[in-house]
Amino acid sequence: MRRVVNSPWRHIQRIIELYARIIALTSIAACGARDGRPVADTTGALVATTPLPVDMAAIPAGTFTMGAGAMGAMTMPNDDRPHTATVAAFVIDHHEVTNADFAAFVRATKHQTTAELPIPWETLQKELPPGTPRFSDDKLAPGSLIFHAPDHDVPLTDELVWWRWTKGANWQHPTGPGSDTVGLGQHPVVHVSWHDAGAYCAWAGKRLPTETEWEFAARGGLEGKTFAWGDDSITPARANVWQGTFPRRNTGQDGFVGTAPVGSFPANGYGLRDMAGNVWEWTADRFAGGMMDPQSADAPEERIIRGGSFMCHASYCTGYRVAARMHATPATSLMNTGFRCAADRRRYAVDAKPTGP
Ligand SMILES: [Ca+2]
Repeated sequence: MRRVVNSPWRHIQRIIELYARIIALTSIAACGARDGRPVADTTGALVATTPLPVDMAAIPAGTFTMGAGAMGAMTMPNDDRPHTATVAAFVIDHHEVTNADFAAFVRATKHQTTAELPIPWETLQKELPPGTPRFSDDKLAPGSLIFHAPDHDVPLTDELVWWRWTKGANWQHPTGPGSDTVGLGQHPVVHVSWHDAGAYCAWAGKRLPTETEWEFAARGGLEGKTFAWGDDSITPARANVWQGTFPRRNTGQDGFVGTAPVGSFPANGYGLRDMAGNVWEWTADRFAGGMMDPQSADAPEERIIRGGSFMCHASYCTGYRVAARMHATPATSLMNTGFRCAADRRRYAVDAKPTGP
């Protein structure tokens, strides 16, 4: 995946973005934080009372070299040059948010994801030439982007060859109508937009990690390494990525041709799973690079995603490097993109007995 925003669906994606923003903000406002609000102790100081959940890791504050050095063939166009970055102490989920996690959120909030919402014509028509006849409801039907392996070798320059807009695809129907998440409760939720991810984290009393936090966490305490485990080459035992010939054939040598249950691969130095591969993960930060000038009125707002996915193969995408960056409009939803949440460390009584399942 490179620039989904270049697809013929770009206009529609942008409209969804506008609409979904309203939905997401409404959802966040209605739900708010559930717990863990600091309370004043007898001296008036604010004290966090919520123990750190067992499925989150406490990450120390730190200063580190963020970004990628020269890595030859592994370099990707969006790589940031090495620079010094600093993070305050924070906490972050051990693993990507799962279908079971997301189902609990939907049950509690009735949240509808961007991919489940029809495209509002009143908004879409503002993007079209005056007098454009109203699209049929069929063309405005909800959907998402599904990967389809071509049956012949294709050039790696046009992702539309393997991404297909599919009506009825969403987190509950990850490979399109007729599919479901039965047996996939511990797989990462996919087909969630940046707005959906933010709404979930807010409901959980958390937030999306910043890009800097994400990379610092992915490095797992190592300095200047290419991968979450160090500089040794990626192998099928290390992460859920693509083996075989991309995009035609995934041999599944690592055990999975699609998503894997979270935590199927070894943790990094901070106890975090799947910081390389499985699904790309939304971060809070806006992307300020790429082919379009972000100051341009036509430049779509985009958000940074990190970590690569089960679709990453070195012939096309080394997104599983700790410094690799990708981006998409906030309303984009894809079969290989999910998220995890973070929070300020001060929200939790980190030294208290952990809670949770
Ligand atoms: Ca991941």
